[in-house]
Amino acid sequence: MGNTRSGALSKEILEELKLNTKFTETEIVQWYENFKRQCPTGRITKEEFESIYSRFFPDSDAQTYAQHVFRSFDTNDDGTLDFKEYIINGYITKSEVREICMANFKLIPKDELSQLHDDENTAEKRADKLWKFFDKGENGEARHLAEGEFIQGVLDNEVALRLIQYQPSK
Ligand SMILES: [Ca+2]
Repeated sequence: MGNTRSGALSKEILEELKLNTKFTETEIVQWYENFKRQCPTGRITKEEFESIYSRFFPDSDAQTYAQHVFRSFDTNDDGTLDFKEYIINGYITKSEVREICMANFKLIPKDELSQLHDDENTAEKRADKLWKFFDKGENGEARHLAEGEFIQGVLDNEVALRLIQYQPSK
């Protein structure tokens, strides 16, 4: 309590997250470290969330979505998402990943489409490729991804980021 400089995840929260998510302790701890790197305060404000989100859904209304997310996930209603709120609440499915890829795919000009790699030349293929970065399913069963893990994972992985972010080549 009150130890604002503590960088480690408390044992209590760790146990709770292990119970409430499918993540292993190692995954949670590693994710928490990434989270702290991105959000040194340990909290994401609505503005930060909006700016992250608008990179993923360039077509969408990030502000409206952020409002929706905060209404649903900010369980203690303090206007920020802490690690627990962030990791527990938002799950993303493969079909949502596909939607992200489709929204982004539309931005690629026609004359660039022909230059895309074989495994990246449709929104569907891009979604498959992207999903594979995260799918650790042992029995080939696709798992749900926490939305925060997805966002973090993509931001940490240039190849993944390229699949959902159109960068004009000139
Ligand atoms: Ca909160």
